[in-house]
Amino acid sequence: MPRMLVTGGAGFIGANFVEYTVRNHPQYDVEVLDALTYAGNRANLAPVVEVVPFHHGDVCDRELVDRLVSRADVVVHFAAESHVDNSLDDPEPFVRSNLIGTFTLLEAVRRHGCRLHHISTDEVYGHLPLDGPDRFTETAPYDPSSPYSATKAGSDMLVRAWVRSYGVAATLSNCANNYGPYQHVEKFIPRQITNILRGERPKLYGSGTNVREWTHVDDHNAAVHAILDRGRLGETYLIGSGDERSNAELLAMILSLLEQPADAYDRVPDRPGHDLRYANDTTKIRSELGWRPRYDDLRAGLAATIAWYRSNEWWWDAAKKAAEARYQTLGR
Ligand code: NAD
Ligand code: TDX
Repeated sequence: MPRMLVTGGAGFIGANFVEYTVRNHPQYDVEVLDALTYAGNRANLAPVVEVVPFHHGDVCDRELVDRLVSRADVVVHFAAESHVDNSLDDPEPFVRSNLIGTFTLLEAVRRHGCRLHHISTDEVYGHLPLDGPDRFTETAPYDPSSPYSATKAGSDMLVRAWVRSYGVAATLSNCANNYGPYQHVEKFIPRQITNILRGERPKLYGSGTNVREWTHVDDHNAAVHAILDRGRLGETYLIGSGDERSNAELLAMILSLLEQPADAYDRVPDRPGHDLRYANDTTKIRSELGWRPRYDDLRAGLAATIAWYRSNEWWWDAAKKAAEARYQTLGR
């Protein structure tokens, strides 16, 4: 059985990936490495706790990473600091985990000749004008706006350089915004849902006209498996649903699904450097690897996500208090 190490497997996308892999790709023997930062939670792995060994540790820990990579055939690297607002407030952990962490992993992968898939974001390409047909492609120039996206861009560059200089067997993917169960309550969709469930008003940054391309986490993870199975080494693949929505439009959908008046939200000061629009051209992964998003009804996907947060208040209650305390200090 190929042995797969998943870094960041106790976070939102990583935990969904581990469960998806156990369910749909049982040929893999999966292990998780995760530092359990404020964003990681072992409860996210409860469905697979019997079959997935968990290693509590830091992706910057050279000896630990070397030991785990030495016995892996493939590494899927999700571990990162992931929230733009936090990066604006305190960039240091982003530089450490996203850059030093990826470097540490790459060196272990180089020593042990292991296959790597690096998970990244469309935010590395900067942003697009609000109106217009443009989309990011795999050859778009890097132009990150925030400390978060700058460190993700740097991590992508490290992976690309290790491919070219050392022949490391790696692929990369840059996905659009994800949603689904287990997403941390600091992020847009869970923040608004849990605000409403707690009787508080959602918070919309600035004009609300900024556009994101909302992609279900299982579609992202299916795409990662398509790349692991059939992707060309050294290549980058963009992933995204094609379903673009302004934040105001998405919030209107959440309010209506939760039977709230359309104006029952607060406008709060905008995020500094707020990227206007992200949109990915996914022609390459569709035509080369035959991947297609299966979640093509955002309203239905949101309804299922709302049902998950409604049923799992025990999971988000403590994190919610901490996240809102942080937002209060940021004035958002
Ligand atoms: P998340 O914040 O929910 O989870 C990140 C996980 O990484 C947590 O479990 C955390 O404990 C772990 N981690 C952080 N620093 C670590 C370290 N130094 N060592 C070991 N573990 C560490 O993030 P997410 O939304 O699941 O994102 C996962 C990956 O996907 C990230 O690389 C992110 O850049 C990328 N991505 C996210 C989105 C999105 O919409 N959420 C979209 C595209 C790409
Ligand atoms: O309360 C809010 N109100 C609001 O209007 C929050 C938390 C966000 N927003 C806006 C900012 C963005 O335009 O909603 C949009 C989405 O915000 P986030 O959920 O913070 O996501 P974003 O900044 O787009 O980044 C996400 O997608 C790309 C992930 O957090 C990244 O990890 C990923 O790389």
